[in-house]
Amino acid sequence: MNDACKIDGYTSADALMEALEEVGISYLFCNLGSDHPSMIEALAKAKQEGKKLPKAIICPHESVALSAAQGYAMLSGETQGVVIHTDVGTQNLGGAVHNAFRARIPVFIFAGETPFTMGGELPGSRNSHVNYLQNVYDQRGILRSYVKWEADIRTGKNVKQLVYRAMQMAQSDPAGPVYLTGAREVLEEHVEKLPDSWREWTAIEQSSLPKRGLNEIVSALLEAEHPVLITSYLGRRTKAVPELVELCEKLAIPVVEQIPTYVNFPRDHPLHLGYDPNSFVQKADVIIALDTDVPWVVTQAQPKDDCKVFFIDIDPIKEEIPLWHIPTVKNYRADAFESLCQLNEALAQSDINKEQVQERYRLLAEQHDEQRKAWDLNEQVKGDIITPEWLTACLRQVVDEGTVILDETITNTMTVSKHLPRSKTGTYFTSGGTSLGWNGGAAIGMKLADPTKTVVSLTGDGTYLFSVPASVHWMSRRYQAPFLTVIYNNEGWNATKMNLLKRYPDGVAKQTDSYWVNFDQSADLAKIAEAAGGAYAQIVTDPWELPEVLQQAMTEVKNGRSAVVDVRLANISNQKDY
Ligand SMILES: Cc1ncc(C[n+]2csc(CCOP(=O)(O)OP(=O)(O)O)c2C)c(N)n1
Ligand SMILES: [Mg+2]
Repeated sequence: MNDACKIDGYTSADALMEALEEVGISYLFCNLGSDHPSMIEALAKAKQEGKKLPKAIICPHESVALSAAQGYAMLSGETQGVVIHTDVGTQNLGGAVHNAFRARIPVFIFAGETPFTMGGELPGSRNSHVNYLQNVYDQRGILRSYVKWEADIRTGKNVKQLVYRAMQMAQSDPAGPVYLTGAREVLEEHVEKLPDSWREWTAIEQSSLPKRGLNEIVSALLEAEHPVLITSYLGRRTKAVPELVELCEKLAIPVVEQIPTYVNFPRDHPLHLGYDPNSFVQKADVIIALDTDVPWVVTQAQPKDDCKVFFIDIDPIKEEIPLWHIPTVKNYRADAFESLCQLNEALAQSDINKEQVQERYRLLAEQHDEQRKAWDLNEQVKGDIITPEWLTACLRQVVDEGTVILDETITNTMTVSKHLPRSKTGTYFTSGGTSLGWNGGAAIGMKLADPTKTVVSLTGDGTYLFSVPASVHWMSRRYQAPFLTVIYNNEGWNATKMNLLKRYPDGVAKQTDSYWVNFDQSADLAKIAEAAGGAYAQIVTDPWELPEVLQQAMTEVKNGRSAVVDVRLANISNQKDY
């Protein structure tokens, strides 16, 4: 039976693609399959006719596709698309969708649904055994805990509405990924052309603090002796950062970045007091938790009973985390930038005790200096071993203030934050979630978002393997998105070992040196990138050779070729558990 489609006419897939262009998507990170013929046709027709549609980027692995869309949005603020194959492609998104969801990154995800007719009843009907095996009860259920919105296209007649609705949901705070599905029959349906009505589907405007709340916070801050501000992702809106600086300078409030996802406060500023909130939380009389999910961990530190905690966040009670609690006097659902502007305006009219503020500023600046001096002491080379501190200090020599750093170095993340202090907004990112393997795809997304930027991805060795480096580096060469990767290679999963030692400090695992986390006989990790994408690949073991290799790698990147430097640190164990 010849059930091939007529090539003339306008299909739901044409409308879908057109809508994606209308909503401003530049790239579709695609992993295509038997669900997508009409979408591929739509792209090909548009190419032939010179009609502008989002550019399709081939992604050999879906998790890389989604991480790339996340990276793109983190750097540029712009939502991108991911197109994947039925239930199997959806499952391959894996932890990347956890990261996008937890980091509140808008991404439009489309997956085909397997055809819902078997006997040629409709164009697009099943024509392969895979169409049977990919028929599951609840494909959208796979992602339901990780997306803000999901829907299935039932008819091509309203496909544009579904795209607009998806984007409105994705981009309204708290932002996040959305998931649209559609079966082949629906995508091949011939439909009337629909007008562009995207401008009617506006996202929610940013919200501000209520007047009473504003006054309460201002009074508490004016009276405070030991205030502290804790933040993790305020820098997602870069313009909030100078407002935070203004507020903190006005009142001498120290800032602690707790597991930062962005540059939230210049890290060389005298009021930046590092990355460990515990001592501040214990001493504070007023805490402002502003754009953070977990300002402190209650088993590590607790505020005093009479400490006033104000939580200001686009989602202050963490509606997507079933068990969560921070004791607060008030929670406000408000945007950080708007709130900071309000606080600064209100303080301009307030009576500030200048003497008290100046004295506090002086003490905090001293504390900042002491903290940095103590950190600097760790940068010395010890014997012939490369320490993470030395590696990071060497990296500091090859980056400039505008270089974009992606940090997925896990147990070395604090080292990177301390020894490669970023002061410009938009120059430091982490995944914002906990699923390893974000950095490679995200680096490609960031480079595509702004090809003028130099992008440097720092990763643990385990995390590098999670990132599907063959897929990443094939894409890097194909789409001219060169970046530098530096692997903090301690030959294993140090985080897993450290966590075990915290729970069982004298356990049998410790006594017998058996942890099942050791990757010694390490793979030649950089060569994976060389094989897949022609990357410049180097292993470094000598601390004194490191500066030159990093410099050479950076030169390669600036000349348009990705580079991977596999830096061998001290092995985390000598155990023999294999
Ligand atoms: C997808 C995923 N799988 C497993 C884990 C659990 N996990 C957390 S840290 C870690 C080890 C990471 O190793 P590496 O990147 O080498 O960093 P290191 O701990 O050695 O600093 C693992 C396996 C996770 N967070 N995400
Ligand atoms: Mg490791």
